[in-house]
Amino acid sequence: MLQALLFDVDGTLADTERDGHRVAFNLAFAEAGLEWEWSVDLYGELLAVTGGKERIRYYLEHFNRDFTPPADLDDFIAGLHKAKTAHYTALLAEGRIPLRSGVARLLREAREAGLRLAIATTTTPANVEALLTHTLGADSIGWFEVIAAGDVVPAKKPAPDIYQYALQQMALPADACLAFEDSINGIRSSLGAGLQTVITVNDYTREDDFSHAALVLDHLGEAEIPCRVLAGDERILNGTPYLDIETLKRLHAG
Ligand code: XBP
Ligand code: MG
Repeated sequence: MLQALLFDVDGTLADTERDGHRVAFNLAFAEAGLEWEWSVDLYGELLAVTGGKERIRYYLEHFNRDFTPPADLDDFIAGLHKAKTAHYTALLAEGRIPLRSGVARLLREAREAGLRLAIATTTTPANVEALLTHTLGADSIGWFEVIAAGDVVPAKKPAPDIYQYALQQMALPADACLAFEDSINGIRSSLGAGLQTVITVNDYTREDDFSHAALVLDHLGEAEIPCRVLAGDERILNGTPYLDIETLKRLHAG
């Protein structure tokens, strides 16, 4: 029986990457006097690596080898990332990043149906709390039994660690749950933890390989904003133009 829903954050709860994280990285670089500018296209390539600190290192190793790194590169990157997180949470506080279509509705329906909720994300915990607070109110942090985020596990997505950690904290088997993701790194992680996965694509991930997803949608939808099934059997929606709990139960039952 379906007992819990596990949600990715970036790209799934909200479209945070292009106009949120990317902008925050560029603000931190400028603040540090660095002439690094991550364009929308370059950032799309850098998203191959999850984790902001890991992404900065990947950038230096693959896209900016002319930069002479300081003696303690880890500290340098950690300092940049701390500044970036401050800029990102400030952007969220300004209400610049809304939740994606259908997310607030599905969370509300899940709680009304008595389903347990968790988050499994690569991003920094402070970013999750800021997104939830500034979109759903501070109480919404308590809707999630577990907020598994960032460095709480040794290996970030696509490793399964963050989902395995969330399942372990909830003392639930993977087959009692469903995961929601947006990217190839994300679904590799959720499938690696044995979780059936629903995908909502975004501009950066539309072309990713979701061949093992339980269902691929353009978004979760609302009554007045119908979703579109991009892969999987659209009959599962039973004519409802958005993803609801009844559909999730049918999907989970297989
Ligand atoms: C997305 C990520 C994160 C964010 C940036 O995480 O890979 O690294 O891009 O956030 P998910 P940080 O899709 O798992 O939510 O800079 O805090 O890592
Ligand atoms: Mg994501």
